[in-house]
Amino acid sequence: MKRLNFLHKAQSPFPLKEVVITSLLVGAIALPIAYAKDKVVRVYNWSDYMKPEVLEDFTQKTGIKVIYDTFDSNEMLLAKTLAGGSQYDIVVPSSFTVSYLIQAGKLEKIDFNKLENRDNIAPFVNERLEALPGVSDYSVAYMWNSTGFAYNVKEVTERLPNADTDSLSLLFDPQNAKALASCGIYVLDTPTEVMPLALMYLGLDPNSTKDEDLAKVEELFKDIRPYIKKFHSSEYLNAMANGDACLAIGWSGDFYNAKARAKDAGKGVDIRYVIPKEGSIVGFDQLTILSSAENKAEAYQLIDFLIDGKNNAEIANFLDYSTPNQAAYPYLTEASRNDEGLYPPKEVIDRMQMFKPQTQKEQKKIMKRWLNITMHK
Ligand code: N2P
Repeated sequence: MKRLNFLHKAQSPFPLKEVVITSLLVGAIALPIAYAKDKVVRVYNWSDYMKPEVLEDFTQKTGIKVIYDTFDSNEMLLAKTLAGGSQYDIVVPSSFTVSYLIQAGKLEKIDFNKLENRDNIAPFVNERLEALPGVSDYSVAYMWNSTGFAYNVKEVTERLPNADTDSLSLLFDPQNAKALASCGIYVLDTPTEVMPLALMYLGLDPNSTKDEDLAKVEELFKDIRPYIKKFHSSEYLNAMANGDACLAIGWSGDFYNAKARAKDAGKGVDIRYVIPKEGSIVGFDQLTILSSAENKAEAYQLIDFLIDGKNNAEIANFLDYSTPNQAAYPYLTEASRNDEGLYPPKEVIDRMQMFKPQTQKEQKKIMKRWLNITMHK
């Protein structure tokens, strides 16, 4: 399936909200129908985060059907998972959300003996995850990203020929935002990614939860709020690809995916992703198994399949996402492996900040600020 085919879909490569990747081959030893119970695994993953053919291949090889559903923010994943009764086996939270799920007792501790490909994760990932106690015991890295912004080179240069295009001032300077409003500004609809960027732009601690700092962020948004077309955490991908947005705050890999879709569409949309000079957030999306999972054996099989070097590279190449899987590196396209937006030098990654888990009180406080920012146009 080509990326281009996805262009007209709302947000996910899957035409229906829930898709069953059916088994084509059930395996060499077929059980009589009466005794055969379909093996399944239920997955809840980010939108635009899978190559469907890789799941089909899994089903062909194992006879396990994959029931697949998507979300586009950690908040959405948390709401669904904490409520209980979600019936998913595998969910894919970002690392700080893994901490929340561990605290809530929702995750199965990973038995790494069940994963043949357990050594495939690059050492720098585990080093960074050490900052979050327990996360490496309860999850396995799938993909990673930086949070920054991307712009449509032609539209932005036309409107702001002298702007500093490496700076978050492209968004946060009201003069710039005003000039770009006519070609479309999108911002992720999640405080955990956007607040840290705003705090860094103001020269403050990206993890600050101090009232006075949060008030400054709210103030910062007040002047640019009228120029923001949409707060949304997945639509920006296609909006950038088809020219409906010219500036967006989002995840690195999504912009590379957008770039590739734009290229497939052949309308001359040129997108540049920027790791802002004021600072960036590094995020790891982690495969986890819910303690309530009914299909744990199948979940282990799928996780092992997804972190196999070749399979993982196939997904990373398809999406143009950064993989944390060192066994996948040899299979990556040269263009993506050599792109410093996707694979920045280690010293750049080292400087990136990680979002730290917050207390519930802090989460509420930040969400309140976020609603003030996003609701008041
Ligand atoms: C996939 C978005 C996943 C990024 N479209 C979240 N870290």
